Amino acid sequence: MINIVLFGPPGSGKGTQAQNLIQKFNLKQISTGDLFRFNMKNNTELGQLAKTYIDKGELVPDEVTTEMLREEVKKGGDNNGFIFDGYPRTANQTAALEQIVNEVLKDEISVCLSLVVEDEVLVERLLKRGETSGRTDDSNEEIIRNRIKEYYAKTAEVAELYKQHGKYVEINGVGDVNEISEKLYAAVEKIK
Ligand code: B4P
Repeated sequence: MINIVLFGPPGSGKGTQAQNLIQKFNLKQISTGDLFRFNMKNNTELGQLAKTYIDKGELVPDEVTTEMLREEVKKGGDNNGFIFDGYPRTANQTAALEQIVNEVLKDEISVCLSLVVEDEVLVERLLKRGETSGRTDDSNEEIIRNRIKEYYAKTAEVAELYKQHGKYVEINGVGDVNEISEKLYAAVEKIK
């Protein structure tokens, strides 16, 4: 099994690259952002709660996010492994993911692939997406900058944890989407 954590700041291309990686290696993508958006669209209790955080550019609390993720992993799938897209985003979530993968999949995280993109490019990409996506968290620069601030305050330390375990690989996330995918494929081939 290959279990990939796809990591990076908001707008670094996690969702974009996950699409190519799942095809290439027959993996199942679990995107916590997509799960929240599904719940918000269907106006579930979880969606209503998540919206109060997402609309401000804040992280949804760990307990809620981790429970949602655990249920999704339990569903399993006929695939060669998983891509965790947008999870973990805190140190607590990192420990929780290790535990869930151990318990539910009897496996471990293979690698953390980290997309590196400078802040101004992130802002530009997300504002551009906001013109058409209808996503409230992409709708104005203040919210986008708060998401980036949250990333440095709470999420960046996740990289250190994977570094300590020798499972961290950085990839330049600026440039042609397919060329970035090729670099990610090469990193996955190395750990297969
Ligand atoms: P997410 O849905 O995870 O989204 P994201 O950070 O906005 O984006 P991503 O990196 O996937 O970028 P994308 O490929 O779409 O999170 C949304 C919110 O949900 C969070 O802010 C948080 O509130 C909440 N949440 C989610 N997970 C959570 C967790 N674990 N804990 C707590 N809260 C959580 O790319 C962005 C744009 O760039 C796209 O328009 C794309 O087309 C473009 N792009 C991508 N690659 C490009 C390239 N190479 N060149 C040019 N443009 C590119």
